[in-house]
Amino acid sequence: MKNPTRRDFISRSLVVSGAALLAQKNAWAAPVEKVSSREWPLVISTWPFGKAANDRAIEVLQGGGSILDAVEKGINVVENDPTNHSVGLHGTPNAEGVVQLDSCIMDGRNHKAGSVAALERIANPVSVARRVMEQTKNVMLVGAGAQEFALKQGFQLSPSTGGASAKAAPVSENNHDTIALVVLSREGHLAGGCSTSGLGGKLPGRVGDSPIIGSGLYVDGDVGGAGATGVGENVMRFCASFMIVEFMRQGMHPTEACINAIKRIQKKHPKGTDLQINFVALNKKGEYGAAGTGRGFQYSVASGAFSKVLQSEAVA
Ligand code: SD4
Repeated sequence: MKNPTRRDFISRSLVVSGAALLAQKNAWAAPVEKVSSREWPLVISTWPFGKAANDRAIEVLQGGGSILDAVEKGINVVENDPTNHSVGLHGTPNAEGVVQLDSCIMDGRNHKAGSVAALERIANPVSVARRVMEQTKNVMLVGAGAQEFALKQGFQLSPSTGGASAKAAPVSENNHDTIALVVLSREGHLAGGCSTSGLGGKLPGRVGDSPIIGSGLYVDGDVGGAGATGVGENVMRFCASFMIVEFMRQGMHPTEACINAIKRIQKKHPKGTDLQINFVALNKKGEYGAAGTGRGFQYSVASGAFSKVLQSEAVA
C-alpha cells in the first residue's frame, strides 16, 4: 500500500447513481454511500458483536500474527462468548435440542478453504475448519466425521449444550445470526471466515450457507471478500458471496455489489415470504460496505486506527 502509516482516513462520498450505474441492468437507483479506508489492515464483520472479533483480529495482526491467525482468533472471540446465542456452543440448538455448528475459512492468497458443518460439542469450529484446510486434502467435513477429525487434531469434546428447550421456532431476525469476517492485511492479502449455530430449531443435520464456500463466505485474493448472515437457504441457492465478489471484480463498489446481489435474489424469491439476508464485503483497495433486506443490519469495521459499528444500506 502507498501510505500505511497515515492516520485514520476514511473517504465517504455520496455517489448518486449516474449514467454508468444506470446503464447497468441491475443497478440500484438510490444514492449509495461508498466507504473506504486507507488505514490498513482492515477488518469487516457482520453485526455489532463482530466489533470484538475485529478488534482481536487487528490485535493479532499488530502482534505479528498471520492473516489466518487474525481471522481465526477474531472469530474465536465470538464463538467463546457465553452471551452470544447464535455462534458457538452457546448458540441456539436444533429441533432436537442439539447445538450443531457450521463454519468455514478461506485464504485469498492461495484460494484454499476449509469448512465444517453440523459439528457437535467442539467449541471453536472455525479452528477446526482451518485444520481441515491446512491438514487435509479436503475442503469440507460434516457431522460425526468432522467431530472425529477435530478430536484427532487435539480439540476437546465439550459437554453437550442445548438441552430440551429447543423448539422449531419460526424464523425471525431474533433466532439467527452469524459472524462472517473478512480481513485485508497491510500487505494487501485477503482472508475470511464464518461461524454460526445456524437457524434456531433447524432440522437435525440441516446445513446452512455459512460453511458453504461461495455462499456464506467467499474470498478471492485478486478482488475481495464477502460474507453473509441471514436465512441460509436464501443465500446458498444463489451462491451469494461468490456473486458479490464477482460483482466487485466487474468494478462495483462493495456496497453496490451487496445491494445488487440482494436485488438479484429478490427477483427470484417467492412472493409473500420474508427474505432476510445481509452481506458485508471488502475489496483489495480497502473499500468496504454492506447491505441487508428490510431495514438493513448493523456491521462492524476496524483498522489500526478505528473500530466502529455501522448501519448497512437497506434494500426494501
Ligand atoms: C444459517 N446463515 O444457518 C445462517 C444463520 C444466520 O443470521 O446467519 N443468521 O442459515
